[in-house]
Amino acid sequence: MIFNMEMEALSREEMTELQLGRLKETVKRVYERVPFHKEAMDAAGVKPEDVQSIEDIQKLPFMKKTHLRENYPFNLFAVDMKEVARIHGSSGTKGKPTVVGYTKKDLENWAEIVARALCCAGGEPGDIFHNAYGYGLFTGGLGLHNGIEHMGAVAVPVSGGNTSRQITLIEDFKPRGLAATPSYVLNIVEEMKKMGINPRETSVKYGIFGAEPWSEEMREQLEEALDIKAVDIYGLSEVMGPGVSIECHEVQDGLHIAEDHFYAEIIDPNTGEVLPYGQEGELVFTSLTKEAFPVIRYRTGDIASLNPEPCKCGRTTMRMSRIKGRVDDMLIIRGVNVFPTEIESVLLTFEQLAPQYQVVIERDGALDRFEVHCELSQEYASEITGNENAALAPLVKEIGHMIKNTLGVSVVLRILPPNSLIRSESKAIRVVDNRNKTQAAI
Ligand code: DLL
Repeated sequence: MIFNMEMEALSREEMTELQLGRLKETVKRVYERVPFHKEAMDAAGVKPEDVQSIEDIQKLPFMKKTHLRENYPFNLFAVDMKEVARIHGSSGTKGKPTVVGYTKKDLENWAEIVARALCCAGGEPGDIFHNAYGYGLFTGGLGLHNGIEHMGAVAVPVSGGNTSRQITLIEDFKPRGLAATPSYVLNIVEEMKKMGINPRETSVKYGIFGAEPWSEEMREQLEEALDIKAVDIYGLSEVMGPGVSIECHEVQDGLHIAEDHFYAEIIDPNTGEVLPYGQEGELVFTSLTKEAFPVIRYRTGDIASLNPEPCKCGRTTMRMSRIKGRVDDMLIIRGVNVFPTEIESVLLTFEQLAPQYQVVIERDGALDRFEVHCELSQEYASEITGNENAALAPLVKEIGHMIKNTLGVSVVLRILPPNSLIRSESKAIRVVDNRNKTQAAI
């Protein structure tokens, strides 16, 4: 079902025309109302009237996360506080939270965008929907919630954590839809097995998983484990929250961007140059309808590519690829660039391993040492008899070879006993950087 056929199936020309009109209004508004934008545009020598075609967006200066921090908490708002209806923010795992605001109209638009996303994922009015994204400053819980209600489904606002209770509610309420981070879904599956519940036999038919990078291999494992369709949902608080883009359940090949609300570009993260369709680079968004917190050419730090081809599902909206990772989470291992999701893709092809893993970086003299910590699966561990180290040596060698062959790097691999790594209740911590004893959530 397509929730808003008019907006999700416009021709490219119609979409561009709509976007241009909204872009002009947004640029004018921020220039007049937000000193930060006026100063940035003046410094770049560009005036609102210089934006006459959609390509002219490239004349506008970029916004970055540091600008949000410098203007903390409310200096980038384009409306009076009287008109703001809600505040959200990032979790602040990497510093002060970044604060964003919404007017009533913004919240209505967001609910509509998420309602479209739920239908894109295979949701239908009347569905019971188990929402295990965190409720609070994080946009996941409340963002999805309003969309569930707007679509005509029944929201079960469980939030994250207390996994055994989550499972009891899934057993009792019989939801068709489930939303959570993929790493938390792994945790739920594991807990179900411990409770003697077959995860393939619950009522859940589709999952809306995102808020953190995950691989195609992880999707396959989750779909198999729960016997569901799992789609990738993307978003970030600075741009809106969940729903900026989502895969369709029919094709599962790229995430449909809500293009009438967000204009996407891909740039070279080093030069800022706009890259052609299909080429991988940093994703940049401009909001086209937001009132309280408009963003102009916001550099997300996320790596993806764009595909303008209409989709077989009937939607014509631009699709972005699955996020490979964040620019700042890229590991440079002896000169080779590697994202944790690429390591995940290799690890998950080994059925002897559980799908949990962590990359640990240690300082080894003048060099960095990259260790990959993973876990044996419960089933495989119970089959091992005798000396465990000797039994695991061939497996360690095989995985090491596979990582070297596919990613071009050698890493130190540690296979730990089942249940050794910390389980996630929201966004998983995939990289632990012990060089300066800080942890990064990705
Ligand atoms: O994570 C919003 C969200 C909630 C998205 C629920 C999907 C579902 P933030 O906390 O501001 O917002 O974090 C945004 O998370 O820049 C990406 O780096 C990452 N991210 C979000 N979705 C995906 C995804 C929410 N599907 C940051 N794949 C973004 C990979 C994702 N990374």
